[in-house]
Amino acid sequence: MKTFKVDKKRLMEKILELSRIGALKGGGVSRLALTDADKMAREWLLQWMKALSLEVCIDPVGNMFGFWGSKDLSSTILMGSHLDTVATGGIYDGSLGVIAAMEVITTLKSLGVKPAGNIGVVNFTNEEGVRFTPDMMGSLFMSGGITREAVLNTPVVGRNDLTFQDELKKAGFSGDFDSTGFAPKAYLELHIEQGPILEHKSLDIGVVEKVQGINWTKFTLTGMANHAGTTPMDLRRDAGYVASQMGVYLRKLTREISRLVGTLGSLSFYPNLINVVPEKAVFTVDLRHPDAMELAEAQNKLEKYLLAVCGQEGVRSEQENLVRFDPVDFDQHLIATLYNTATNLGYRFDKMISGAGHDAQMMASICPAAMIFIPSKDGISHNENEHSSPEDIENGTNLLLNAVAKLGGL
Ligand code: HGY
Ligand code: MN
Ligand code: MN
Ligand code: MN
Repeated sequence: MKTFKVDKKRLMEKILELSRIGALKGGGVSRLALTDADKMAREWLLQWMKALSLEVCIDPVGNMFGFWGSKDLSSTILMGSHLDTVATGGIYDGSLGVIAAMEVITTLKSLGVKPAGNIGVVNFTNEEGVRFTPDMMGSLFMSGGITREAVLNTPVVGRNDLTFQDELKKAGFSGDFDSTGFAPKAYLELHIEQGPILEHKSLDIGVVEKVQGINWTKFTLTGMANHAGTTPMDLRRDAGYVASQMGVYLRKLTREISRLVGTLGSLSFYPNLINVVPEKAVFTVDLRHPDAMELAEAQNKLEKYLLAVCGQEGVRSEQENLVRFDPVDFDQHLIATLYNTATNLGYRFDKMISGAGHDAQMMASICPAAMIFIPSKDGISHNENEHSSPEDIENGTNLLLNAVAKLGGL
């Protein structure tokens, strides 16, 4: 079988170029969705898409598409990921998938070969979901999981005076391309693993078979502010105490339910003063599990425990379900194509489940989708020290290139 090779030097130069946009002192990047840094990254990609003579289309929530051929999605093999990052982001999360997709097209064009049908690249808006909830928002919109109005009216987290629509207009990336009209022929995403498994098993590649389910929940607890010195312990209605109990319980729950991961990632007290019993505590829980039933059971146990502790402490609890994404299985034909191609390229690979959420899990609801992982050094991500080696980056991009070539009949 004919194999194609990417230009590693050119690929790494592009990764370096992009890493300068939103660069942080510690070597990472911060490009929160629809901030100026995200806008600059989008403009950087737009220039590159135009230089490759791709047909550029922007949809109503700012998803950016570059088509080689026509913009008929139904005959398009779509590759991509996201350019937005968390506030303490690494330079590979999301960026790798978009750059690798562009490198695939660059390589094929330089060889003068074109796969059958159209080849497309997409940069999805707000994959990270930290500035606007939920995450994977752009791909959720494209796959029909959220309406245009709901996206546009979403407030910036913590700012009810600023909406997604305001920020999208300011960024200048609002378009009228109908991305929800047709599903692509296939969607492939190259991404860093963001965990330790591939490195631990000394593998080059992970062929992702499924993405675990994700629950994001925000809890607002209301007790009563009181004097830290004069209020007897059994007369307190301490919202801070209840919230801290939930952090401890979450760890216990993950020991009870195997493969469950739980994170109490954000917590704030009011009035948050050294000598005042906290009146309010607001915290979020990120729960994930590869099995939908187990995830639901964990969520129920968590809520039941919270109710009991609130009852004992005389604290009221309100809950907002920010995200409920089921586990998703990827397409077996695409997985087989990735297996065969990785074998031909001589890579050490294995199948795996994704711990992180990805745009591919949204796309899987409308078209055959699959993902390729490459190792993350020390399994670190969402951290400025995130790192993947140029060799692993080259391998992952070669696999994406040859899989697309195979799917395109080359
Ligand atoms: O949280 C996630 O897994 C995704 O990267 N936003
Ligand atoms: Mn990502
Ligand atoms: Mn991420
Ligand atoms: Mn992700």
